[in-house]
Amino acid sequence: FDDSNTLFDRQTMVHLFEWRHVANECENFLQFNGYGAVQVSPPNEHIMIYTNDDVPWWVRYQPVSYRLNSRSGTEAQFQNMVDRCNKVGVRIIVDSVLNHMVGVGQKSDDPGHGSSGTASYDGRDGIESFPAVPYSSTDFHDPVCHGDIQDSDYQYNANNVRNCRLSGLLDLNHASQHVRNMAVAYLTSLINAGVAGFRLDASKHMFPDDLQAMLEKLPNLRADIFGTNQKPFVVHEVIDRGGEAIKVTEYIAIGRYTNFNFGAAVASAIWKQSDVAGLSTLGPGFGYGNLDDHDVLNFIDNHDNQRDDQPYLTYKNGDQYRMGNAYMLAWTYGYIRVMSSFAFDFHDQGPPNMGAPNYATGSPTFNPDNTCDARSGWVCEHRWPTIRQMVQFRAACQGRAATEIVTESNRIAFAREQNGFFAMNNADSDWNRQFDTTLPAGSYCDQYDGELKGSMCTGQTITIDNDGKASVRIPARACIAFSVISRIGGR
Ligand code: QV4
Ligand code: CA
Repeated sequence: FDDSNTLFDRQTMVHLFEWRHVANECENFLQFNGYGAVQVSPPNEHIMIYTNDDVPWWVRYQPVSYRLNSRSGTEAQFQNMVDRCNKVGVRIIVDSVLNHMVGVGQKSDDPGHGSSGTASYDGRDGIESFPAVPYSSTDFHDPVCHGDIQDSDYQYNANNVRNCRLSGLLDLNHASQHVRNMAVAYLTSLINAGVAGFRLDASKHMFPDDLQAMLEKLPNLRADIFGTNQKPFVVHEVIDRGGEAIKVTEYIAIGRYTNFNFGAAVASAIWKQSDVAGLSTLGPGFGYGNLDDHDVLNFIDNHDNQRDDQPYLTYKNGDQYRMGNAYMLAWTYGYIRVMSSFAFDFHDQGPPNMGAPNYATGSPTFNPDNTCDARSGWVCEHRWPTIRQMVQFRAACQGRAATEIVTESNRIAFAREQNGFFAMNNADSDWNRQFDTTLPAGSYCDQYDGELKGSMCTGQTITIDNDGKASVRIPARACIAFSVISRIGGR
């Protein structure tokens, strides 16, 4: 379950958080910019909660049934997206919520029962009825734990973390054959639709043995798209920063895990709580929780921690966020995911809906330079010039090791073996130095702050001599990046 199932030179996933099921983004943008896969928000039926003239984003994490009908669109729209994205070599990874159904709480804006889309449900304590799956009260963990996970459980009681309710969400019992069958049927239907794999939400809250039993029941991916005998990609959402009862090592036999230690290390270096020179060893064995390349999904931020406090960088950090992403994309560690957000002012704020009936999610509009129009409410980090250039840089350097590593205080530089060169200068003065870039002689265009358009470079030009050496100036608190695809006049 480790294999990304993307094309060889498309080793970057983008999380199009809360986007509608749109194939256009694959066809018009992703395929041309080195992206290999899209993580989509849970596509199945979910609760709706209308509050303060909005519907919070997190309704997607309260499933009502496994029918493909959500704020992002219908089953037909989902299938259309999968088909058309696959056609242009972009894979779909589905965020799958198996741990629980809706919240048991009855609050003024959430009666805990009703109907959503096509399915009725009753999540009230003891009733726990989801006829469209179907699940009934006996499918939940109530006999083992009838209450919420307590804060201290995370440290001392792994069983409670897996058997009790995650903030009131009705906890499914995956030891039950019926529950397993329902989950397997759902994931199988997605595989048959042509998806490449899954982000499994809240895997920490499910027993690895139960997950393994379900994953082993899944069919291979569609041979007409992926070739024969390909297993789905699986990344487990397990947050393990050390010191908890549940560890990521319990999950690496059944897929990758979401490595929250990576983004924290990058943020700390960029904020100068540590030295960016240390990023030259960020990989297996670097501090707690950074396991092998094939075990990790690395990212700078995700949809949860961009709403919380430190220690993560987010789009709101602007240039520092660009630096963090550029490093991640230039560096060799792990399979990686770029975050793509809608702009928000408060934690619960839902995606832009532009007054659509029933708060159906809207879509971005685009500027002439291919970024998203801020007036449409979408940030589209994945389209930022630096990030889209660096994704192409990564694609051009796929399979090439990081060599010629140079560090100074708050500075790091490295080559990607004849294919690319990257440097980050987090100090307060320019960094002027000669580097061995390993690249063929020629003039190259900076991809961090510029772009090669035809034969015109919109940023700094770097000249490399016959020995692969170049004198480079990296401005204070900025990066530079160039590669075989930014060689002026062609490869
Ligand atoms: C409230 C109270 C509870 C009470 C309950 C019932 O807070 O104390 O027991 O009512 O009366 C929403 C509300 C939350 C509410 C809950 C149930 O925010 O206040 O509980 O619904 O009604 C997202 C949001 C949550 C949201 C949830 C479901 O972050 O706020 O809860 O969706 O809509 C840990 C986990 C990790 C998890 C992370 C956030 O180990 O697995 O916390 N991350 C994933 C997703 C995340 C999602 C969930 C898990 C749940 O990435 O987005 O939570 O599916 O680290
Ligand atoms: Ca559980």
